[in-house]
Amino acid sequence: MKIQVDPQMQAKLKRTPTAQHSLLRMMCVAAFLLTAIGISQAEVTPNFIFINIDDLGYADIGPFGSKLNRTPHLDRMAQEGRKLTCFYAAPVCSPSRAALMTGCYPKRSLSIPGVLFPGNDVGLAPEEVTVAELLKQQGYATACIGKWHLGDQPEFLPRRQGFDYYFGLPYSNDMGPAKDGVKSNLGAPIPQRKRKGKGQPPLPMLRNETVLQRVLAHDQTTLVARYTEEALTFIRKNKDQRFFLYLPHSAVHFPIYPGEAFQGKSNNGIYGDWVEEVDWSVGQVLDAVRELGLSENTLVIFASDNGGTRRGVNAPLRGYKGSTFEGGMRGPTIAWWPGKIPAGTATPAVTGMMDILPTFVKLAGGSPPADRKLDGGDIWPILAGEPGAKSPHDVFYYYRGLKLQAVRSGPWKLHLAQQTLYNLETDIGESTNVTAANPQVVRRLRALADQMKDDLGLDGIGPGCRPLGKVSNAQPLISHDGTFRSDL
Ligand SMILES: [Ca+2]
Repeated sequence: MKIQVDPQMQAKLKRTPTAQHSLLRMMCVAAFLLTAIGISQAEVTPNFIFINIDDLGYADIGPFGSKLNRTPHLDRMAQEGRKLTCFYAAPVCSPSRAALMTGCYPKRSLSIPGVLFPGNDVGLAPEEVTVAELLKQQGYATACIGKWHLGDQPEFLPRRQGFDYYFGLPYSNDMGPAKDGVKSNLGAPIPQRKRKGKGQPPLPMLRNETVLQRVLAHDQTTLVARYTEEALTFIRKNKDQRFFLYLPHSAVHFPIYPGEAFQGKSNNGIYGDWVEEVDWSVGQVLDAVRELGLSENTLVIFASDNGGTRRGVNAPLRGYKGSTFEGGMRGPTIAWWPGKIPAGTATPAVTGMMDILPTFVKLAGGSPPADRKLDGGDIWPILAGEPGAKSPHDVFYYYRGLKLQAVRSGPWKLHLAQQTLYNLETDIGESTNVTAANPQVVRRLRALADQMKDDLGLDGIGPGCRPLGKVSNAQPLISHDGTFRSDL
């Protein structure tokens, strides 16, 4: 930066050596201050890595109590970082990822009843402002490597939502090329029996918007390794500048395909093999961060996009993926940033996917968009273990698709349809209905639920739901015979 010198001051400078001396001293102080500000900004604008596992259960990893799966790298990550024991995702994949990308309840930014399917004509609206776009505005290099699941049409893919680079499968690894009513790109209706592909459909591996390869069943055994390699390449390439790496693995979603090096190695069948391969991948990423000398300015978060299935373990939580019991929506979450996040600690504060955008963007020196409502808040004080740090969520709403099913305030959680009340502080497993003893709490929570009527709505589309992205002539990226869509 050039320091401007006032002309009067310049004249004065020529006249008196003392003034010259003091001006020089002033300029030195100014230059020092500017440098100091520069350094402190560099210190608080970290790199971000968000590792998102598909369908990983709350107790599927060591730090969250798994006795079945060996996860030494995640154990170390937790020893060096902070566990978030009440980090809410969503009951299923697409909504969870919408919350992560937009900082909102999923229903606000992606109001769909379930998940997106290949060839759907809707997706996350390009008008939505994502965490990737906001970080890109701050000069970050951005990449999404892995499962996207916010729309597979070209208009919805990651590079239209702020990512410089994309590599991966655009949806779940069990999804056939099209759902009901959608024709293959050869124009023929897809026979019913072929729609689901028995869990082993041909999948389109994308690099940016180009289909690189038809991924068949056995190819899925290479997914974790390929995503990891792509992630390491991106980190190394961008080690000298700020970056945001979003690494959503296809593992450990059905069908289960651990890599060859992991097959038969765990004590927990192929599911355990795949969890252990995910742990290996986390180790690779953290090792790269350490080896490149980036650990002091890189915030890494490990999470799951929804609760575990019956293949996994959600204990002590009740329920599985797809439900609004805690086991359906809480994931095993760890935040890691040596020197900034207190090592070996845990927090029960209510946090979630929607808090990532406000938190990352603030740390990067930016601000969330002011022209729209966000539901998430900055959870950096919670991650940093600041005394008195509070959850941004005095009230938390549990939606399954478009339907509000439960509401939480403090320790109390009311399931609306069942009329059951649980105290999560004393009964994390939602086993004992305490409605009868707490009629006032029930009334208060019911009133809090009703407050959503005029915003996101209790069922169906509410006034606060923003429009979905929509395209005409949607087509699958790959057909059942493996033909790629070539007009991208
Ligand atoms: Ca999922």
